[in-house]
Amino acid sequence: MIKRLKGTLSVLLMLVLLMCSGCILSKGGQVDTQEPKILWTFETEGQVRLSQYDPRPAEIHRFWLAENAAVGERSLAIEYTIPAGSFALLTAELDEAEDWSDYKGLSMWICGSGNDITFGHRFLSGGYNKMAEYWIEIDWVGWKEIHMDFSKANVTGDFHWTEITKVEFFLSNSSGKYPEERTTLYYDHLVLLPEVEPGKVVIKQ
Ligand SMILES: [Ca+2]
Repeated sequence: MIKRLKGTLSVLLMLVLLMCSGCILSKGGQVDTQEPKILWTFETEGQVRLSQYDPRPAEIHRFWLAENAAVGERSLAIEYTIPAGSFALLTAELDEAEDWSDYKGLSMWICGSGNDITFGHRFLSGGYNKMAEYWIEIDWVGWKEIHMDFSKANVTGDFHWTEITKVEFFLSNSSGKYPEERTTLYYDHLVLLPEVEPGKVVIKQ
């Protein structure tokens, strides 16, 4: 009888141990398998609300969803003229503040034509006194996937990745080193990343 009881108890103990290890594994699994989150695909109108700010002499002639895509059928096209010393930007206002603190960066596709512009992303937590900026130089030709590493962004004020209210796409020719002719930039498939790939990270030094 006692032997049988001991046997039953050891089976129960094994079951408890197995269940616990299962819990630990699945908990660890959640962290390991955190998925990238697609923000904007630029496939359909109305997915992202953009407004332009282009103080003269800079000018954003138009922006639209063009049939020139890195992923899917369409991308965001921005046709601009940015003379030396000027800048322009497009602002995407989020419907409600988003928490991006579980992510390490962003992936995006940019189609360059060789020597386009200094291109920045700005992320705001409310006002312009609380923001992170991340700058790159588009010096490649054709579509290229790049990763942005949040830990390398320049942070101003009381900015937090837990509260993203706006994203801005910033075109700058402040250095005066870029051509002034009318140019079209194509931009596609913005994705939040749980991990960035160092080989794909681009940042203006
Ligand atoms: Ca697309």
